[in-house]
Amino acid sequence: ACYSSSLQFTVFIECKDYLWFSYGHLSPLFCYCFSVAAFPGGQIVGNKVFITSGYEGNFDDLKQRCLQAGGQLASPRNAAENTAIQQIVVLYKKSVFLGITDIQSEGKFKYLNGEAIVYSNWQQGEPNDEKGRENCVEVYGNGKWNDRSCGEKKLILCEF
Ligand code: 291
Ligand code: CA
Repeated sequence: ACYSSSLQFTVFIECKDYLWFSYGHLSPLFCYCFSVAAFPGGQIVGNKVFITSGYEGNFDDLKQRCLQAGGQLASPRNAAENTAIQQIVVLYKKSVFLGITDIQSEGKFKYLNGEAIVYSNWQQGEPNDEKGRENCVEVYGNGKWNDRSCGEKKLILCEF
């Protein structure tokens, strides 16, 4: 059986094999589930899981590592998801980079798939593109966003 609690996220993968009953219907034989322990390095909100490994690196490095793990950089689409991200930032006392940049077009922040952002939580006065060099987005401990140089090193936070 698949279940989930606040500390554990259970993912239903697939039914691998089927039993073909003579009276004509298909029944799954083996179904796989796995659980992700989401505490303390993770947060579950809706059907999204945010997880950090504690690793720190620049934007390209973090982006690549999330992809390699089968996820992507944290990309909050509402206040609840942003609060989950904030809790990780507070716990680790380190800011994270989001999967949001304005690399393509200055001032137009987009998700990594090119979609314009549907939610933002900028700190007052941000984004300011300080010295014309800030195309990535970091999250402060207060949950607010600051545009920041993509070359800075931040805590990795992936979503799955
Ligand atoms: C200031 C603001 C931010 C800016 C940041 C970076 C700091 O915040 O102007 O908009 O993104 O500086 O320029 O970069 C370095 N290297 O320190 C400072 C912190 C609250
Ligand atoms: Ca800034």
